[in-house]
Amino acid sequence: MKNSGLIIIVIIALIIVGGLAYYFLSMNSLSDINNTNTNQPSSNNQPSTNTETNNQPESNNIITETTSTPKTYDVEIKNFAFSPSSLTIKKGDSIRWTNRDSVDHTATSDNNAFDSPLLSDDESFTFTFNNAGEFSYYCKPHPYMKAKIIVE
Ligand SMILES: [Cu+2]
Repeated sequence: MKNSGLIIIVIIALIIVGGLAYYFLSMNSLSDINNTNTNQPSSNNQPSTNTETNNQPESNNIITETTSTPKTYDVEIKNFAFSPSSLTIKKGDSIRWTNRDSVDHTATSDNNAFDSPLLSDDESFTFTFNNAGEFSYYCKPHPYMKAKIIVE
């Protein structure tokens, strides 16, 4: 009888503790929901205003940088090769090919985007790339001379 009474008391205590635990857990989850509910609008507003104010000057800066500073890159034609043989540039940048050989060369685009005249020693040809893409080119007298310009 004493043991069964103890067991009943323990069971009741467990039920009470369990009930309290469930009560507090549900309270915590409710307060979590309340927190997320109250945080979401404020956290949504803050980043949105931040990104708006942050992005606008950044994107403006990028646009002004890319439009205001077009660069001219040099490619030398030397020892029957274009150097560098692969060059990545930005839209609006230019390439200036200069022949350093005593033999005449050209810089001729595979897809007719550009085609230099025959360049003799120390002659140059400049082309401005206004379209993005990959431009493979070669030398007309020496078609094995191949290189490419990548425009981003
Ligand atoms: Cu050539």
